[in-house]
Amino acid sequence: MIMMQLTRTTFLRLAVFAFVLGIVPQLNAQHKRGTALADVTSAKKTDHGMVFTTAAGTMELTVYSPTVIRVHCTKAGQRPDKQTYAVIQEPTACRYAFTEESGRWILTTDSVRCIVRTKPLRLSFETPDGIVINEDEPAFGTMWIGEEVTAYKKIVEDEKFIGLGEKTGPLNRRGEGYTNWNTDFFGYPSGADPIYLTTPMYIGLHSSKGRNLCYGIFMDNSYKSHFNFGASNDRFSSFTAEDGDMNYFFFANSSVAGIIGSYTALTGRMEMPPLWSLGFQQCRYSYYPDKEVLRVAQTFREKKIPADVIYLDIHYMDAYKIFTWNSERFSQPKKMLDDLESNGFKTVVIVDPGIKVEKGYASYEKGKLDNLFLRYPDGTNYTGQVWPGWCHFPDFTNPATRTWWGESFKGYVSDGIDGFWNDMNEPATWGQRFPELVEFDFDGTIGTHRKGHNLYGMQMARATYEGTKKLLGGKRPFILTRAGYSGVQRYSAVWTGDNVSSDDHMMAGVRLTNSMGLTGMPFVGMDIGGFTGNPSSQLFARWLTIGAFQPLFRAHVAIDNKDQEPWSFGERVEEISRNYIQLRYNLMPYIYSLFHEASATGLPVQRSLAIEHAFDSRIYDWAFSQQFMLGPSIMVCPQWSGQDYCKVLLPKNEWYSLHSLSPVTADVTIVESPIEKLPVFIKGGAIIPMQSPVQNLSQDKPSDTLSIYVYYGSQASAFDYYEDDGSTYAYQQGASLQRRVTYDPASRSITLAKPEGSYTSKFRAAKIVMVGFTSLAPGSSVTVGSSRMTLNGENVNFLQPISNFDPIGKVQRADAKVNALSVVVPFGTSEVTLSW
Ligand code: MIG
Repeated sequence: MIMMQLTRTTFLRLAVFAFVLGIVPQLNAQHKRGTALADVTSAKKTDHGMVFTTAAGTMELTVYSPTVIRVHCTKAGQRPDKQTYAVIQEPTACRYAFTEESGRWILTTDSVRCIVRTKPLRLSFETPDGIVINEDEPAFGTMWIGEEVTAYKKIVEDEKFIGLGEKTGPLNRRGEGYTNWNTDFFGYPSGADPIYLTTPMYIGLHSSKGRNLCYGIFMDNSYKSHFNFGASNDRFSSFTAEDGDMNYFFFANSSVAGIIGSYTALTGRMEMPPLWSLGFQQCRYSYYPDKEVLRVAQTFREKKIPADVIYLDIHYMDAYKIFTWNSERFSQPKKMLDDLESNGFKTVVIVDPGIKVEKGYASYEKGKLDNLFLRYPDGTNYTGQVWPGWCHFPDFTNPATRTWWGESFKGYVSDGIDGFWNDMNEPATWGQRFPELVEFDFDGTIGTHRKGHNLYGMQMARATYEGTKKLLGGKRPFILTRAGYSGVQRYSAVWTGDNVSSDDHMMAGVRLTNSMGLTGMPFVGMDIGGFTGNPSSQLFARWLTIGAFQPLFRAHVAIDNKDQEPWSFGERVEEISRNYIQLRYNLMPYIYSLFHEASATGLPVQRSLAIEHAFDSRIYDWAFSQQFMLGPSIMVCPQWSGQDYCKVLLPKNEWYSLHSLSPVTADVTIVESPIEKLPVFIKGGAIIPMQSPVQNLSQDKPSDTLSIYVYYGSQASAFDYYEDDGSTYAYQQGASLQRRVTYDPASRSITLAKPEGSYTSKFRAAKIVMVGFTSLAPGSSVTVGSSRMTLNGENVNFLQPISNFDPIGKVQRADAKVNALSVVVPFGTSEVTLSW
């Protein structure tokens, strides 16, 4: 015994001595200092690029397309991890070349040059004519500190940064830092980070040599990650993953829209959503029992407030057990759902991931038997607490789990449900400390929660989407998710979680959804009225009028709060709500066409001004950073409630007030913004197809005349009108109708091109309504085809006068004033040109 003690002590002393003498420090070297990519020792061609080896690690460059280059760095001694849940595009065959030139390699595509310095290994992306777009910080490049890896980029003086999706804060993220770790954050402060969803993609903007430059970077790494846009330093922007490879895509487009296009080509776009999901959605935590659900739905119909969707939150289940019904509250669910359906309502049910541990509960038994849950390294199922009590959690990175989960919706689907709301999928657990050692299948490759966490919500949405799509026999499901990762747009709409009933939060929500559009998510929205807290009637009205122009239009409220239906705030707010909801329904041909554009190109429906005006520095002003465009033509300027006047930014163009249809001067302007009059402006040259009022989108049909509003502008413009059956995938086989409408002030004409596609429009006629054409008067004649037709005067009011309330009555009164001209033309299969 004594001998051993002595030996051990002596050994320890020797070790300390050796350390002090510097014999051992080698062991620790890599933790004392970061290790950056070093001098290139070998370079090799690969299938679509080249791989460079250094003592610290390798870097592989892969050409995905002329504008998209992947940079994949792996630490020395590790195997590259090429698995991805985000990227669905393979490198495409395209022209590119690597040439070696005085110790550097130069990768050239049609759109970009990438200079690869080899001593040490550093990158610089340049325009084809040699202007630097983005380059590695020369000293640091890509560097590891332990397992953590960071790419450092030289920051440029006037550089701005936008993107990262669902992140609070300003539009220009310069000087800010962010963390990606999906977080269930009830009542999050309006500046909190992180919240629910991760899209590690941003866009950098700056000018050099008189040229406006922009680029995108998407780091596809699901570990906890950090982005720094010059926070606490003046030297670099950087992005860090706490583990795994440094794997990022560089997008070299000349416009923000082009970058979004490339990013969504890479990570996917949504399929067309069911038309009904674009209507007004009413939610509450929770409507029950069945009678109450039916009452709420019926009230919409009685009050003639259009609506399409009602939600069942967690109380519809038996003890919060997913895939069950509470039979006391909902004794005949199918009957209730049928009644709702025939009244033009679709029902969306919530599903949480946590499966209650309870003997005899089918989902639990099946999941346990087939090993479908997340497990500890010793093979036992992980157990955590959520609503049902102790739960197991489906492993959505296991293909068998996804299949089982998808099939589990069979009962709901046969009951008549086609909308599914995925909540709590960060994943959330009571305690909010999901243990890191828990293992995920990763489609057979195995990883821990550290890598799986940020992917969980997206994979749940995927399993829900793929499963219900199969079950619905050709009908489109609607999925709404809280958490997600890049690519989530392929499966689901997203809402911004548990916001707060305050003006500040309403505005923050607009910025969040604007930013989400920049990272490929077109179907986004926020809880109208705020989830937690009780909004004033003014605030609710303001919020709803903003929501009417957002892609996902849903009111929702928490369990302890007062009702938040459009009629819960008195007659005036009810009337304002009806007015704006009705306007949204009238705009549906325009909005649906925008969703088609999003599904075809990735361009969002709700567009941050940075998409069109990235280099107009005024858009980054706090005062204007909530503004967005609904499609190409409608400028929405959200404004605090209780603010009767506000400042708006209208970039150079002709503009018209939505309310008066009269011209408004471009630039920074003070406008009226009383509660019934959200500042909304129509761009000159706008082409906006609209339909007659309907109460819902699934049962009610508009008249057979499509109204196409054309606003005078000095520039030519075009709009692609789109239509399909609104409910199936037949459009993917060509059963759609696309029709380009063009306006040309030079030739003084408006043309409806021949329709493309095999779908027959529900419209037989088009009423072309011309606004702001001051050179024309009622009675003027126009040429349509070979005939002369006469323009009629029109009083156009998009919003109805609010009868009982004087201020708006005055503003809205149409009097005898003629503010537009119209002519009805056939909307058939041949081209129609109207000229004057
Ligand atoms: O722990 O299902 O964000 O919309 O109403 C709260 C109840 C769980 C959080 C969601 C919210 C939903 C609520 N859920």
